Amino acid sequence: MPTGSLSSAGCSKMPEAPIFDLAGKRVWVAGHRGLVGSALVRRLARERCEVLTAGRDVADLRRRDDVDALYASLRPDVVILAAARVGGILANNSFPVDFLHDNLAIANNVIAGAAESGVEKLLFLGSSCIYPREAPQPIREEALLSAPLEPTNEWYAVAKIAGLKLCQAYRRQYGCDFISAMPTNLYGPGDNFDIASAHVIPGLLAKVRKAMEDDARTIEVWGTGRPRREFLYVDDLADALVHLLRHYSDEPPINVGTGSEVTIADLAWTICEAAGYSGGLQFDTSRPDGTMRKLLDVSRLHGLGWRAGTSLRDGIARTWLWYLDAHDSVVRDARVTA
Ligand code: GFB
Repeated sequence: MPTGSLSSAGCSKMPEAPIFDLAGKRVWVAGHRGLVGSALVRRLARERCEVLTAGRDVADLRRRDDVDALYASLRPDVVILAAARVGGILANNSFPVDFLHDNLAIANNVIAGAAESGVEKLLFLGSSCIYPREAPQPIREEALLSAPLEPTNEWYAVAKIAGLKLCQAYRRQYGCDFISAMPTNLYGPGDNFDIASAHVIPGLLAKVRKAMEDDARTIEVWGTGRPRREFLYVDDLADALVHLLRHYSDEPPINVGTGSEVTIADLAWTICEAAGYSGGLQFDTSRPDGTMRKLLDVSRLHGLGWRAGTSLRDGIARTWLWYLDAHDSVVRDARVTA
């Protein structure tokens, strides 16, 4: 059905009450193999719902035909759109077409398909990089589209802004219960540890592991070390998203973060300590810093009754152990046999 002809036979009307019951619902986690999607599958296992997944071998979410066929076979009641092309500062800067085109296509296909197949509730995942580079800190949801974006990730940001606007548009025009969450920088088990495309925490963990294996005296940290970032452990995010599905039903996006930030230099020392690496840091200032601050105002989320529970130190320690196990590291073997 073309989007313009969507009628009340399409997406269901918004529920009267803001509490949405997941019990007995068929919940499709789009992007279940990624960092966020795999955490959602772990978290939803504790709910009385049926979790639906489909790998890339089954459907390419950039293709509308594939997505329509998937909706016909999965028949989800709820969709969590965690599928995206993601990457750290270097990948974002190097592959603008991939980050803009793929994320636009995925958002368009999955959101329109949800509306047309009568999905009761959809949660779209954005990112804190949707906010202006110079937004007042901590960043409130109202800062959206108030000033220019950070250039190192504007392609990704534009696609994510389009996705959240599409959710708002379906809510306004057709009454669809589509909501958006904007997480801060994430990390945890299941992350991408490839140094060239990783975000800073997995990137530095991978560098520490290599330095330990090679007996190197320093690791390279990109930029000046002065930018500040807020980091949320991915299992905390998954818990927050389930909370939002239950308790939130409105147009504005909701920020999801911890409310505290750390400099990249302090983060790098925390990572060295968690991994038991005694070497030093070498700052490569030829690499970009990106935005200098990106702290989310999480008062709306707190007002809805949710707060993050995992400290940065604990989250990094857990991620490090997961990484060593997953990558069958010599470091892990040395640690285990010591
Ligand atoms: O995590 P990250 O790549 O992304 O970089 P952004 C955060 C900061 O860490 C930057 C510094 O100042 C980097 O220069 N950094 C230091 C490193 N060492 C490293 C390293 O080894 N690897 C990496 N990757 N960074 C992302 C966006 O921006 O934020 C995404 O690119 C997304 O689109 C994400 O929105 C939330 O925080 O700068």
